[in-house]
Amino acid sequence: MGTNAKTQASNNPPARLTGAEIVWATLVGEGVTDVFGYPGGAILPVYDALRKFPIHHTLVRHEQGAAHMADGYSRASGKVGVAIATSGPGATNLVTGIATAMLDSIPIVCITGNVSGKVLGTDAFQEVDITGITLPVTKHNFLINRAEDIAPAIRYAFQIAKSARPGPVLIDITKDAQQATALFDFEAARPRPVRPHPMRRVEDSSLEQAAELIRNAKSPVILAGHGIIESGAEEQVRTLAERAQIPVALTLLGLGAFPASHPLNLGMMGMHGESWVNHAIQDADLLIACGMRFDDRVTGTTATYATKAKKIHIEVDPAEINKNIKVDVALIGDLREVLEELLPRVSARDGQAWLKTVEAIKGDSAVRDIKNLPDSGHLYAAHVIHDIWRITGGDAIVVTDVGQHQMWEAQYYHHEKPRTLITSGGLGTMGFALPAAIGAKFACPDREVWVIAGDGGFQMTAAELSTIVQEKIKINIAIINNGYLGMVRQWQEFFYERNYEATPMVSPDFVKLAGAHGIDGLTVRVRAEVASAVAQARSAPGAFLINFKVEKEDSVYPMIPAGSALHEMIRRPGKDA
Ligand SMILES: Cc1cc2nc3c(=O)[nH]c(=O)nc-3n(C[C@H](O)[C@H](O)[C@H](O)COP(=O)(O)OP(=O)(O)OC[C@H]3O[C@@H](n4cnc5c(N)ncnc54)[C@H](O)[C@@H]3O)c2cc1C
Ligand SMILES: Cc1ncc(C[n+]2csc(CCOP(=O)(O)OP(=O)(O)O)c2C)c(N)n1
Ligand SMILES: [Mg+2]
Repeated sequence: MGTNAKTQASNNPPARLTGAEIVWATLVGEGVTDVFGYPGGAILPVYDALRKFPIHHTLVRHEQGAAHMADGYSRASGKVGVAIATSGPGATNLVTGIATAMLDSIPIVCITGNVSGKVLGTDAFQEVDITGITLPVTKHNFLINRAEDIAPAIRYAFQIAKSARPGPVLIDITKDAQQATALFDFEAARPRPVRPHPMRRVEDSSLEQAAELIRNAKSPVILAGHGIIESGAEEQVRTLAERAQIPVALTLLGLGAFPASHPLNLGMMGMHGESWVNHAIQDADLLIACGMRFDDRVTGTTATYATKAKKIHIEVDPAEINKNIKVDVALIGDLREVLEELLPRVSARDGQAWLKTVEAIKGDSAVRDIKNLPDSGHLYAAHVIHDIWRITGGDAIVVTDVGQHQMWEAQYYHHEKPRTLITSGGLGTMGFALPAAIGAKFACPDREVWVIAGDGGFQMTAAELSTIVQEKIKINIAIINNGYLGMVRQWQEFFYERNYEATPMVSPDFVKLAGAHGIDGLTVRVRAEVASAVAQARSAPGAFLINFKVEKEDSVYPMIPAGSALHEMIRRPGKDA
């Protein structure tokens, strides 16, 4: 049985396997080589069968970590990440990771065990209705209680996870279904081809309307989002920008979709975007939204958002059209395919006048940049991230946590290529960085991977340091340690009269904590030591942690207060502000 199972995939005749073996055989057939998980009684048959299959399992320290690792694996590679957990608390521990993937449209498949079919619904030991719990945070989920349904469900789950707008799928398999046997036929288990969404359409008239808006625009801006990366449309967006000389503003999740060093790159838009980017959007007469969903962090109050601009929205999910911002032309479909149809209708344009205007809006912004302020003896996160960018040549995969450091990363690490910034945008999940970086390293073992985390968020999933050691992987960790839940402290400073309630945070000695796990590290307090510490981390043979003790009460600027207009931003205080 074991040997049969190992070789079962697309080309082999059907064989009788246990449900547990079918789980692995189907994953092998789907091309899976790595999974992240944590065992328990209801999933034990699956774990027992693992040794017969060529799949590497990483034992996590908390199931949330498994979901984030699958997510980081997917964001780094574009492939479907896989997480495994037992029933009850194992399954519920996955939920934050599943919701994180849902909000950012990341394709992962989570497999959970559940109690046997005959006791389902009896509050059996470690029974929870995980399909019920995850219904709102999965693209789809399945409860499987027959061995013969396992392969079709897993294959369908992979198709759902990665097609159209990607997202997480959960498959809950009862223990008796894992133990029963069924004929395994990988080919016969294939799902029906994806049917196009009935509302998906790109009509000639809409393409022509879009092309005409582009032809006639005096001050157009491309809004570049995460959908570019998910669609693989980087080249097409670049062609559109270059041919029509249109500047490009990026969302947080779009960073890397258009090279940071490209002359048409404006930078990040939104709440913590550069001031000139938001001003350009407010002054634009045409916005071309490519695979972005007008999140509230991007628009500010919608009533005053880009009121002078016509809007073209290219988007795969019809539900996003006119959801937050009303648009003039909707092109519903895969971005790359739509742009390939649109580009022949777009001819060269002279955009110099508008580009010069945008350049003028940039004006004196550089003088407010903390990076250019004299060395006050304090260590600023901006300096740290700028140096990590410089020293890694901008070529590392950077995985951030959530908070001020995340925004400083977006501002000071300049991403040239897609899939080099991995960050939780929509759910904003603290604790994401360390496990997601482990997933990214498994996806791209030859790449340099950096975690940039806050002192708060790092502690939420720091137990995964043990996973790094057990798996012998090389990840560099930069903790931006400001002694506060900094982003919340900033809101308290600006909007709650500096009432720093529950935001000062005592942390362990992070270097000793790393040391207790067998990971080397050091603490840096002054700017002059940043570069050598980063170099030391890079050349260390194993994982390395740097505890950067940064200025405690620094804030992220600019900032658009929630509910304000995009141009109403708080600037860094100073004589030029
Ligand atoms: C503390 C904090 C501060 C933040 N501040 C900012 C900020 O200042 N600026 C900012 O931009 N963000 C900010 N964010 C992130 C923000 O919340 C959103 O996550 C982000 O703006 C979403 O970017 P997006 O629309 O490009 O990506 P997503 O939310 O992933 O949306 C992608 C869109 O592309 C579509 N799509 C997917 N695949 C395809 C395809 N093949 N073809 C066509 N369309 C496709 C999807 O359907 C979806 O509508 C912040 C987050 C946090 C946690
Ligand atoms: C799981 C979770 N809980 C709470 C929050 C709310 N929150 C957003 S940023 C932040 C502070 C993060 O502090 P830290 O990790 O130290 O990063 P810093 O902002 O200081 O860089 C908090 C509490 C969140 N995003 N996620
Ligand atoms: Mg902090």
